[in-house]
Amino acid sequence: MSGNAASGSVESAAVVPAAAAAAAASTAALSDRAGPADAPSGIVKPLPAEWFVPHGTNAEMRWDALREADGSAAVGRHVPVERFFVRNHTGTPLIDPEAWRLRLFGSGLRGAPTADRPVEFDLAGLRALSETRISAVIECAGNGRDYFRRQQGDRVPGTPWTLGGIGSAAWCGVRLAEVLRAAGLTGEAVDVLPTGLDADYVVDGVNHGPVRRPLPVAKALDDALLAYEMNGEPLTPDHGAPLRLVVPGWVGIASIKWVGSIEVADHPLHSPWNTDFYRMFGPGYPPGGGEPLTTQVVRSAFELAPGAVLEAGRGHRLHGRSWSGEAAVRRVEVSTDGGRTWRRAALQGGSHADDWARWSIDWRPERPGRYELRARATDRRGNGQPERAVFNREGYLFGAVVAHPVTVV
Ligand SMILES: Nc1nc2c(c(=O)[nH]1)N[C@H]1C(S)=C(S)[C@@H](COP(=O)(O)O)O[C@H]1N2
Ligand SMILES: [Mo]
Repeated sequence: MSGNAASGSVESAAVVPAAAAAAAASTAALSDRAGPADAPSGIVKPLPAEWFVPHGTNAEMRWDALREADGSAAVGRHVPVERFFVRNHTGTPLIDPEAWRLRLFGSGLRGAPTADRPVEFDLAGLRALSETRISAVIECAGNGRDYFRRQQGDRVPGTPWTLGGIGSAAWCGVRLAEVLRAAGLTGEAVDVLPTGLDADYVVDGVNHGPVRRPLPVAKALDDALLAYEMNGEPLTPDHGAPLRLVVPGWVGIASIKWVGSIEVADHPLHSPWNTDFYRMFGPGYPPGGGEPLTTQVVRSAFELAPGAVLEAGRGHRLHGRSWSGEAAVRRVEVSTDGGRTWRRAALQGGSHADDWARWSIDWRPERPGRYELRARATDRRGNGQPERAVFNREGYLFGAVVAHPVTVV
């Protein structure tokens, strides 16, 4: 009890919901925009329409924004922070990095520190540990969800992402393993539970508490990173400042932003994010639901607007990216005739596990008309992209080949 009260008072000093800050800064702009069709997103950074598709509290990256009008690359391997997609359950909090502390507690640490007497690190303390850099995508489990509806006629609730619920960045921080060991990890630890400092997630009158999802200790010790930098700069508010988790290969919800505390337990932990959300329910799954989601499926996207217009009778270089949660991408094939014939795309700059592979292929459409482009990838473990994704009630992990319409004139 006293622990909750103590951490509550510290948090209220350190955390300001960004929406409140934005309202104070720009009441006029907000009242102009207020209204059911255009409610404030709770996202701090600007969301220009040429870069993002807004979905409530989330913002999807536009794939066509990865190319300039002349076809040159606008975005390299890593998506610039200002163009990176945002997935927020509520709104971006503004956290004072000076007042902020990471608190670790629980039965899986030596001496079993309690929540009101945790092991604490400030940012300087974390930066004093070994600095580690990785390149990894973060991708929402619901990325591609709208294709359940568009291609398969399935009805699924939730954010209607096309394929822009993903981004790759260079992350810098300290391995979660090192922080856990510094905090006194024991051999008995089973699960760790990072908790975000964003507001409680309330839906349909049910308060699910702050966003938090247990992570098995094996993955925590393998390659999870506590990141304080993204693309060489301190994290920005929307992407988890001052500290976020990056869990390579796994569904984005594992990569908890604005981490305030980590419980380390010698027994399995539960939160709505591994019991009710981010599991598969539906006819193809066990009655109680599938296991909590871990690795991502294979997906591919073109750096083109849906319905892009291309000129007939001349050569075009089509660009795209493919990725997999389990292994590096080995092969990408493209069809420009609705899936009848496939050609091998050229991979550029190599392919790495945890990151996307960039590719291109040349196409010279002779006749005007409507075409459907398709891309499908295979990873080094042999995972590929099926014609159809198995339905699940929440529309997670749509990994089937996506038909991309273009018009040739
Ligand atoms: N605390 C907290 N962490 C969070 C979330 C959130 O709403 N709150 N959203 C998760 C989800 S579902 C995804 S897909 C990623 C998105 O990361 P990004 O917004 O930096 O792109 O953050 C994850 N971490
Ligand atoms: Mo997500």
